[in-house]
Amino acid sequence: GIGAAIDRPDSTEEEIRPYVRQALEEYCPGGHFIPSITYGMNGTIYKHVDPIIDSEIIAYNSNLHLPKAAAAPVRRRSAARAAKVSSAAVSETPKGLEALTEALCKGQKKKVVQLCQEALDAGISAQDILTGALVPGMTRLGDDFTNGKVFVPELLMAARSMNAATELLKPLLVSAESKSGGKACLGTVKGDLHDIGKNLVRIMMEGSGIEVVDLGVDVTAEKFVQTAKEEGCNIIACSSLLTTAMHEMGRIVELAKEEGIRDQVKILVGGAPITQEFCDEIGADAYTFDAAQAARLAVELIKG
Ligand code: B1M
Repeated sequence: GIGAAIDRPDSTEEEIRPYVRQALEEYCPGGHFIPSITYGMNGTIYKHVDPIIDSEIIAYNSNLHLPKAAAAPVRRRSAARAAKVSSAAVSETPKGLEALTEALCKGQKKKVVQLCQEALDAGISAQDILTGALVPGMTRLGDDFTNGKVFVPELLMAARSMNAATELLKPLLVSAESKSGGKACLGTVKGDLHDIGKNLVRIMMEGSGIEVVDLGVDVTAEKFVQTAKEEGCNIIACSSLLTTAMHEMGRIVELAKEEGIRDQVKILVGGAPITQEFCDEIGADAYTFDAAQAARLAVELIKG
């Protein structure tokens, strides 16, 4: 994850070099840094960034470094706390769904689909399966990723399993209550390729009768605003999972003002790092914690 904070299309060499150097000095003060390469997924890493990181690492490794002072404490969760976090996530799982969470974390797609079907057959609702087993599984995996227990390939396998599960649950997540009309353009903001949460928002919104223009991932502010204008959307819904990308939401609000459509669209924001404070700070209309709430709120906003 050395590149995570500067893994953006607009990051410059002047920014990347000192960032990498500082990270190496902080985390690897006395010796050589051995990169564990996770490149290779198209679009997840901006190609101009890697060679600069590589050359900084090579330069750093070319000498034996002796720390000038005692190494600064590295803020890491202790193994005990990490274990507690993981087991806490598991213990929150409703009884009978632990195996599903486990299979998701192991990226066992077929087993995940099979266990979802079994849970449905046992009368557990799609919403409970999603919020009680699948989302906690992804959260647990995120903690394990932070703690260096799993790496990008594991996240990818789990993501594929999660997508297969949501395909199965999709028709059942749809609520029959409110058919609202209205149109939303939805996407994950520029610099961010996470789409599971965004896809859930689409499922829930479509299920509430909102027509959704899904712009996909890595969507610029310009694309959101242009689409809202051209398609006459009442809602712009943006998702972000990366702290390095969430600022793009502020640009969407600003651009909507500049383009004269701010009073015609409501801007909804969400995703793991997003908070109500952030929503207020950038002047968006609403933040919701999960996809179901996003759809409910969108319906209310459309109805006025
Ligand atoms: Co990434 N990743 N990832 N990842 N990944 C996180 C987000 C991270 C927290 C993991 C960690 O370090 N603990 C971390 C971000 C740290 C930060 O920003 N501070 C991270 C990182 C660092 C990265 C890379 C940089 C790793 C690397 O390459 N070195 C890289 C970035 C690529 C990029 O985007 N440019 C990367 C890549 C990936 C994969 C491709 C491997 C994969 C994504 C696959 C995919 O999406 N198709 C992946 C995954 C799976 C995760 C975690 C483990 C799970 C995310 C997820 O799908 N959760 C994640 C850890 C975590 O979140 N705890 C992590 C389940 C999903 C249902 O939840 O999307 O939050 P979520 O949606 C929720 C709510 O947030 C809300 O509703 C949903 C629930 O109903 N919501 C909205 C979402 N959007 C909304 C919009 C709304 C309202 C609610 O209104 C419009």
